[in-house]
Amino acid sequence: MRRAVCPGSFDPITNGHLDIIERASRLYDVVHIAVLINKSKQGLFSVEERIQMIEEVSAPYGNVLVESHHGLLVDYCRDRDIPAIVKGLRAVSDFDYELQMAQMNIGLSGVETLFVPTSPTYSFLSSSLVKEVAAYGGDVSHLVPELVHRRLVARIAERR
Ligand code: COD
Repeated sequence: MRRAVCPGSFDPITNGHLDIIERASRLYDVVHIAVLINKSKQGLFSVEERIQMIEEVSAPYGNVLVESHHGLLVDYCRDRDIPAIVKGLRAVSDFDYELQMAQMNIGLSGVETLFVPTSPTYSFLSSSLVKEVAAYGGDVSHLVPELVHRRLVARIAERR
């Protein structure tokens, strides 16, 4: 069974994340989505809400398993016998930090990182930007799955 993990904060999942997950799901038998818990960062959505949204939008791929994890990504990989991390690369600006993490992770545990070039349609897209634009009333409906858009608009309205 060939396994890989797509890690992230996914607060919330965007079409850019989903593009990478879909492409990974065609390359591997099982794709784990690890929602990393960062206790020092208050998210817009709880980890449980993020997991639920990812499960719903990735259900059509049929081989995606979503879990949360607190701690090192390499420990998540070791516990589940996952040899590969799949990451999307948006721009040169992503590269320096992604390279550092990839080198650290292979040094810590031998887990490989595979970079998938982002689709040009999503190369500017991040969860933070989506939240910022939505908070000011901008239209982000083309940047996130429909159910995420509905929950995003509702959450921002609640917080007002
Ligand atoms: N197009 C393509 N890919 C995208 C896009 C896009 N528009 N947006 C995001 N992605 C991909 C990227 O690969 C990105 O790395 C990943 O999705 C996750 O993105 P985010 O924004 O949800 O999550 P981040 O950047 O906050 O996640 C960072 C991690 C949680 C992956 C990282 O901090 C980590 O591995 N933490 C675990 C603790 C650990 O092991 N630390 C040591 C690292 S060496």
